[in-house]
Amino acid sequence: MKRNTIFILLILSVFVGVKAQNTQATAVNVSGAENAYFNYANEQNTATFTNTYGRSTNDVWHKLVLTRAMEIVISHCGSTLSDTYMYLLNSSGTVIVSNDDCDGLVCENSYLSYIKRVLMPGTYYIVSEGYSSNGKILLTVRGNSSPNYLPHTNTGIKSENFTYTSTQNTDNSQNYYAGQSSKDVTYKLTLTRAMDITLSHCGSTLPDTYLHLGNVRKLILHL
Ligand SMILES: [Ca+2]
Ligand SMILES: [Ca+2]
Repeated sequence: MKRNTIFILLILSVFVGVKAQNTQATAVNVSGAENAYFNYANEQNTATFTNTYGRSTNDVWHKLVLTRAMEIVISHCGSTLSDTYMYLLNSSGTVIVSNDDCDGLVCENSYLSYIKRVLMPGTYYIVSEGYSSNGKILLTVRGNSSPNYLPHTNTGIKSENFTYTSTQNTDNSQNYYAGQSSKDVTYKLTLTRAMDITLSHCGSTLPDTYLHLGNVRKLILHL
């Protein structure tokens, strides 16, 4: 009887000792990623995790679900651990990009990791680990859904009067911009001087449309 009790206690302590968030299946969601702009921070001590991926050090898994095209900045800047490593994976677990050292470009400590990418809507995973030892890693993830990051057709640089006409079937596109749940088409227009601009969907086959206008930083007009 006594022996059984000890055995159960041992099993329990093993379960308590292993943190969730240590595998792809138990990855913790990056909260706020459904917003147009977000800033997420999470610090974990990898000493309390296990090693299932990458280097021989323990891993912390985060899941990033994007509903729109965004520029994403993933950083270990400010971590207590002096040397870290980072992977960005797609939904099936394949590495999109990894980073060892930011080389002092962004973090004060050049051995900390940093990734900056424009990502399309979808599910991604971030794996954080120490380079050669475990310790506290501060993960920050920032997202920016400026229209500049949407896949677009470039209509060119305009300095004189112009008319630009284009017909596209939105069915051949994807829903990159979060406005409506329908698929969208984006055009980029660069003006070298002040102009009176008229934007129109007149003549479209689609009976009901929506139009958004933005600058490189944010959307400024919805029609
Ligand atoms: Ca590892
Ligand atoms: Ca490193």
